[in-house]
Amino acid sequence: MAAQIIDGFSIAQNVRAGVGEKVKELQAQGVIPCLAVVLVGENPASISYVTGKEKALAEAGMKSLDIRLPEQTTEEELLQRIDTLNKDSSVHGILVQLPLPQHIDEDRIITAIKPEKDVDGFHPVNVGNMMIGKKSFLPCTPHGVLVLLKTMGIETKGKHVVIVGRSNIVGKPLGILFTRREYNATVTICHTGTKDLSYHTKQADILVAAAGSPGMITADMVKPGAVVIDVGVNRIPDASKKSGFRLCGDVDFEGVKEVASHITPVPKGVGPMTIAMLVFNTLEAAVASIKA
Ligand code: L34
Repeated sequence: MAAQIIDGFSIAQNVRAGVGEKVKELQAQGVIPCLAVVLVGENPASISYVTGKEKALAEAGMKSLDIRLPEQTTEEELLQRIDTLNKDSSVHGILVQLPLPQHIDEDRIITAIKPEKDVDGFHPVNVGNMMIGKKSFLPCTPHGVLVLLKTMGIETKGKHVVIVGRSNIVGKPLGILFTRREYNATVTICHTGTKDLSYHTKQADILVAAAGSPGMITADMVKPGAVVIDVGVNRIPDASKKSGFRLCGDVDFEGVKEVASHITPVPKGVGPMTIAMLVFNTLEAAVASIKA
């Protein structure tokens, strides 16, 4: 029997609608949540994601400050911008879309953002608080994966979660979150140094592919009945498409859907959840700013 396809697009829409209701309450108190969205350069994928984020913010009744800077922007100029946004009390959150151009030190930029405005949850203070289970902004993609599972009623307690990929944005934080008591999963993190990857992936009750390698998870690597979450968004050149590319996940969808019990598609799986959780975090930042 083919797997149930997890509709990340609809689940994301529900999350955003819920946030929109809360935004109305804030508006009644005279506060409109505002996110500064900073994009340096013209990476086509980044432009698409940032545009999606700004659209989602607007639909939830929030403001976004659209800051597009040229590729040649210096690290000092960007730090200056962040300083100004840190000090602007009408700005509740700051998002600097990654990747940044080669000549800019990403860690330095992320660390410059005030933790209270770091709606990506990438600042070391937020990462540290997440690690020890204290309140913090949760990184959007991992949080989105957890909300997808919860919404689908997929049990995580006692399950073996295998994550392929150890990035700071997805693999590492997701591994930490799954071990929290509320999820109580057992976690294996695989990466490019893992020997016999498919031995590990076949152990997974829940398999998360977050390696950025198109189609790398094939049906023979998946235990029958496993839940498969595909975090990959790879652009594959395709002359038959108007855009010149097609989107492809890290999972061989056609093959794996015959083995898995549930599977997320690409597009319309995890991607839209990343955006929905950003909208959620922006609301949180605005609410916290009132209480501060
Ligand atoms: N600072 N940089 C920062 N924060 C983030 O949370 C991100 N990420 C990742 C890249 N850089 C970042 C995103 O926003 C990945 N990412 C992201 C966001 C949205 C989507 C995919 C990745 C998305 O909306 N994907 C759609 C297809 C979009 C398209 O057509 O290009 C989907 O349905 O999967």
